[in-house]
Amino acid sequence: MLYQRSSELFKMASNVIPGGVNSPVRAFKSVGGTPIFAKSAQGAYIYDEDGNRFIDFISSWGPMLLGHAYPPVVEAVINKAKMGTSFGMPTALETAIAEMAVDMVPNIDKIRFVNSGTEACMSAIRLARAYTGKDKIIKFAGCYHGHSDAFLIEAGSGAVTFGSPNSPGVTQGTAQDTLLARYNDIQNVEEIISANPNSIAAIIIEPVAGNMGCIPPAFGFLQKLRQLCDSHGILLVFDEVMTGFRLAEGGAQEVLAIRADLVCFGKVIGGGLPVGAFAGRTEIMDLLAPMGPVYQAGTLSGNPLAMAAGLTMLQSIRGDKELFNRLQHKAALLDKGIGGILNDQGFAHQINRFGSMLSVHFTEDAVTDFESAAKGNNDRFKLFFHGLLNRGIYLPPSAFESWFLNDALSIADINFTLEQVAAVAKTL
Ligand code: KE4
Repeated sequence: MLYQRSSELFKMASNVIPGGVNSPVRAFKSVGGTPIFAKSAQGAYIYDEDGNRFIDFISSWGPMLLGHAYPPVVEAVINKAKMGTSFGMPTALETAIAEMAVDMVPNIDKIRFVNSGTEACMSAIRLARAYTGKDKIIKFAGCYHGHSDAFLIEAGSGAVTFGSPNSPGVTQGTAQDTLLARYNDIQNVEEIISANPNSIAAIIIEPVAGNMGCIPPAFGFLQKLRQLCDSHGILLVFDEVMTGFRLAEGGAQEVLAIRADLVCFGKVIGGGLPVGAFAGRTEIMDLLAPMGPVYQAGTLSGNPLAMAAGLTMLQSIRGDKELFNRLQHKAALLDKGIGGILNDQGFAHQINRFGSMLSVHFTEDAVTDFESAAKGNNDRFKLFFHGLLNRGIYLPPSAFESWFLNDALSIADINFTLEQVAAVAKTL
């Protein structure tokens, strides 16, 4: 594979955009090398500026559930654009997608649309604090809820993991209200709640984690989390920016049969355009301005083009159980195929999978939380990533990301991918 044009474009971009990218993970820092510049995409394939074609296992980090340039979505956006691109006024379209989402997702009465998953999670936490009258939140190490200050926190020195900023610019004042727990460790959550009586507004979690690779919840973990929240007047916030409308039309709440108090969405709900959302029962959601005192706003919230893309996306997946079965089947083929190849080569590895999300970890031990995910052999992952990239297979450029399958992937694409994995495995 030649990447000449991407290299030129990266140099040009780096002169005017910090790090040459508008989102850090795209810069290949974790795997090295020069980021690939996309020119176009269609179905399961991405075409770069050098004319290379890749089978895409990122799906734009989740949104492209039905494949790139899905014709009904493209048509909906084109037709809507001809009628005006933004009004700053309510539209019937926003009501239509809100009604659709409320119908598809369990346990939500109302939904507020924003422009990103970050905005959705940030706003949900503000709402939870207002509803409970409490300040602190618990998040889990390795879970990512966007880049608002309250979430850019790492384990602090405190006996019960008081937060400390993991980014300059985040104040200690902010960090002190974010407590960090270990994913899948309910005892740790109990300790933190006991150490912070009557002060925790919410526990926010990725019900199936996708930001430390894919890490499913341990059996019973979420049920116990629900019980703890009920016992201590804490709101359970599911960050379904990745899992929403991907694991099933009702997302993780449907698949795992767990009731969250607030649910955050992004990615698929926008069909590839900038959309986030947060939702819950009326008594909580009606605290939001202009109904209630909790302020939240956005110039482009409910943007007609984004709503047209999102509504078409939801209409396309609604009631289609076969879609989710197909996605699950393809993920299982990859899981078993890659596992067999790496076993044959004698490489210690773990493959985590849930629905159409999966990740490959080069490590002996089960990957159940951030600490175990961090034990992966990143040098081997880099070779795996670049070996496949050079053979036309585009994986997430980090061992701490989940793969996202789309419905445009054919069985032939899966088989071709496994052939390339077999060839690369001999070089690791
Ligand atoms: P955005 O602000 O990027 O739309 O959503 C933030 C977010 C919130 N919650 C979860 C569970 C997420 O995975 C994300 C964003 N995911 C990353 C991928 N790990 C987006 C890719 C990127 O940052 O460029």
